[in-house]
Amino acid sequence: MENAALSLARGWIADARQIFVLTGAGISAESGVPTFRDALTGLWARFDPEELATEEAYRRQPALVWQWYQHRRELVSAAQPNPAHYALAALARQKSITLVTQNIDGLHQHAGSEHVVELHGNLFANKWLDGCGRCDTVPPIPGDPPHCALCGAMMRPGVVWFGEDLPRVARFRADHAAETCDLCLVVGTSGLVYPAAALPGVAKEIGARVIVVNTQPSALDETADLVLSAPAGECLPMLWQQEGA
Ligand code: BJW
Repeated sequence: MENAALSLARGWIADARQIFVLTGAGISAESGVPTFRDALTGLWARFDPEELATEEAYRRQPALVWQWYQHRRELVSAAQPNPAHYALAALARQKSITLVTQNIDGLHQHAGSEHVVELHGNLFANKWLDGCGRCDTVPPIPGDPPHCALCGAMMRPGVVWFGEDLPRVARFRADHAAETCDLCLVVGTSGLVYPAAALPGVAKEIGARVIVVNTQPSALDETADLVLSAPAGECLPMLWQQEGA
């Protein structure tokens, strides 16, 4: 990472009045959480994550998909936020920001960020697939996955799978943030999944500057005014004042 690029980014961030931050799985990589497209290690290595993260896959192989999410719940439960998560929590105490994440791991909140917009749900939430409306009134029957004791519906993770709509309020807040910012900071996302991947382009169209932080080239590099090729946990703490530093 060049000093000139770092200085430029620092100046833009200092001057910005409304910052829209979009994060992806890369920001949690230094916490030991595998990125989405690297999520299948060890026993899971032979599966394609894009094929497991669908309702179709869940209906076809509920035990397999449920166990994949249980495995990831255990992994994330043992993870701690890293300096990039803490840096964003510190930024919110200095500037007006909206933090929008595609991540489902809750690590921004653990680092102290408030009002985080979770576009793709949360790994630790559950909901019902074809529930009867009264599923939550009785204890579920344990299993892989648990079932409703009244109607037999399957419990499913409260995340957004491919082909599903994003949570309405989260989508609205993310759109609003992109449409009203003067700086967009994109951290650790491949920029392959829509509608999240379209948001930096919206910000760019209304005249905002776009900074991308990523260890690898991403689909959003073309939209960016500045690309910082570095690990988020090293780069973000250098971009603004950290409390106690
Ligand atoms: C580091 C680093 C370090 C590593 N520091 N960086 C328009 C065009 C084409 C298709 C569509 C479209 N609109 C909608 C679609 C369909 C679909 C889609 O986008 N498909 C694409 C694959 C083409 N989208 C949807 O279905 C969405 N629903 C929707 O739009 O509904 C209406 C509709 C439906 C169908 C058609 C049209 C309209 C829903 C998307 C839901 C995504 N859900 C997932 C799974 C969540 C649950 C789970 O995790 O199991 O969300 S998919 C997965 O991708 C996950 C992530 O949040 C998301 C983004 O991934 P992310 O965060 O970018 O991770 P990676 O792994 O891809 O990248 C990590 C990056 O970090 C890399 O770049 C590394 O280099 C970097 N990195 N270490 C900094 N230390």
